[in-house]
Amino acid sequence: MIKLHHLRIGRSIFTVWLLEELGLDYELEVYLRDPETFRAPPELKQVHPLGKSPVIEDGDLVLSESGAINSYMIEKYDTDHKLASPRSDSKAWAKYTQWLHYPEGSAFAPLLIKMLSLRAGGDTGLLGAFADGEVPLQLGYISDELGDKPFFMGDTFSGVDFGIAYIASMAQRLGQLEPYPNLDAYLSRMMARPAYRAAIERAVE
Ligand SMILES: N[C@@H](CCC(=O)N[C@@H](CS)C(=O)NCC(=O)O)C(=O)O
Repeated sequence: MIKLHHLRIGRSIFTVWLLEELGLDYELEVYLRDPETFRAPPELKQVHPLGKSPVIEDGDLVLSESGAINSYMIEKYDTDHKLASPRSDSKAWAKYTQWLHYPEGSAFAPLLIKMLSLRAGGDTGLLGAFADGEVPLQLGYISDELGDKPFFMGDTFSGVDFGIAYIASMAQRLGQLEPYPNLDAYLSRMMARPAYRAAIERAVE
């Protein structure tokens, strides 16, 4: 059975959601953040050298990186194609791969810098200025790409929706989503999915 090392509060709830969408049996090991530093507890370093979450164990495989976990689980376990996965030699697959990598590769860092600068009291220095330019650039890009489509890749729910919904949820938490009503509505639709609700219930996020 797959074991997910889940740190509250953070992106691994989106991996719980993936497990629920796939209808898999899984074990959840829950970790709590240090209330002062908001960092993961040291026990996570016994699972993976970086001590971050999500990490899954599947037999003797220990896998980190939310995007890689997403690809692996869909490839291995979505045998009845609950999620849309384009054929690997298609242009649609190339775009799918781009969007699978995009949340961690481009969108997350500006939001993290925004979060840290807000925590530092609204830093107006170099970091604050960087975030103030980059966050709207990234969110505007996603919002334009989403347009009025129901799901990020079109008419069907796919593996890309987990990462994009994570970015939208982080933007919402930081009060950055208001200029993008389509992204806001998309996030509400994703969070209303029964599998997302089940993930929240199971993980007590
Ligand atoms: N790029 C990694 C990032 C993993 C990561 O930074 N996870 C955060 C939780 S959202 C974490 O474990 N932070 C705790 C810490 O750094 O102490 C991924 O996509 O899985």
